[in-house]
Amino acid sequence: MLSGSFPGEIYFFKRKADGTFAAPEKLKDKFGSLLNVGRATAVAVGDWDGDGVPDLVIGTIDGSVFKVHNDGTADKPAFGRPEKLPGIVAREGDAGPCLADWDGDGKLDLLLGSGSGEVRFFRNTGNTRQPEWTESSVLVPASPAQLGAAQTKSAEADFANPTRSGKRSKEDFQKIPLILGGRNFARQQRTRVIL
Ligand SMILES: [Ca+2]
Ligand SMILES: [Ca+2]
Repeated sequence: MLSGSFPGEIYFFKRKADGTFAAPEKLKDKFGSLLNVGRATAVAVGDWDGDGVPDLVIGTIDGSVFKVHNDGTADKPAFGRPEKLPGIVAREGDAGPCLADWDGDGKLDLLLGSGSGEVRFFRNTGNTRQPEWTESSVLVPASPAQLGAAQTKSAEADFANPTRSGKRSKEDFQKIPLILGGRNFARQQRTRVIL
């Protein structure tokens, strides 16, 4: 399991055979520096260049999103320099990215939660080797400041078939839930929505 953090470092909690997690370690890049692209990071895993090795995308408090290529393997990752994704900014900051083939065309799309509560779908219009997340549409509209959830973080998972998370065929379309976590400032409570 991976987690971002307020200072920005990315924490890796290795799952042990008994189902518990080892003490967290902070991820470093292949040059030995801590992976840290900004404050209040949210991290997602996905093989966005289709080389069979999982990579990362990371969102930050200012709304920016970075992609980080894994030049190593799944067991021994070697992360390259983070690259800021041009044109992808979460409204009102707090970018909460998620990688999933949302439209079932075989290419990983980017879902982006934000501080406004809005979730946008960036369709991958590139190819399986070079993603292009330029077109976007609103999946979940921004919440009125005093009413809805803000700081939306998103995740996608096929609970019934976890090995297929992040990948799905046309037939699976609309079978897999989008899970949103957020915070309602007005009521000071956390919210969760499953679509
Ligand atoms: Ca990869
Ligand atoms: Ca897709």
